[in-house]
Amino acid sequence: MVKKIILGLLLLWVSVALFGCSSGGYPMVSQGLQMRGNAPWTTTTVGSSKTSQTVNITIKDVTTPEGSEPAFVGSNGVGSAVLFTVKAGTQIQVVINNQDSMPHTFTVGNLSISESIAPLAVTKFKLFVSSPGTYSWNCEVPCGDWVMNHIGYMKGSFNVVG
Ligand SMILES: [Cu+2]
Repeated sequence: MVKKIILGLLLLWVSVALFGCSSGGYPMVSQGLQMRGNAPWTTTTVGSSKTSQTVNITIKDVTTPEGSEPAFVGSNGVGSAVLFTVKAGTQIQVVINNQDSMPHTFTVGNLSISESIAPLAVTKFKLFVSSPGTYSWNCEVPCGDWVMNHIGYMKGSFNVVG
């Protein structure tokens, strides 16, 4: 009898604990996405180890003339030719939140950089560009005819200013 009461209290406690978690359901789900993203964290260190700027990019489905396709979206918004602007000679932390179920790459031919971006994960890497200029980037994973052929979606540029 005592055991049954203890068991009952235990079950009650467990359900309260579970309910407590699920009541904050949405934040926990998004936190879960972040945590999965820590696994493929990649760090490419070039030059100084100081990070002085952070660039946040999201890869998500956007509306195109050929339907919904994934695209890189930076602070300038969907379809912007310039994904981001950073200062030359500083260590930049790039944080790419890939909300798409496909992998992508952030490839910059002129800098010999090609970062793999895992699906449904946050990938972070460091970027250091010594010379100011406009650099072209693209994704090398076949991820949509329209977005791969239009600037501001799966290819574009970023500015490095002096
Ligand atoms: Cu892609």
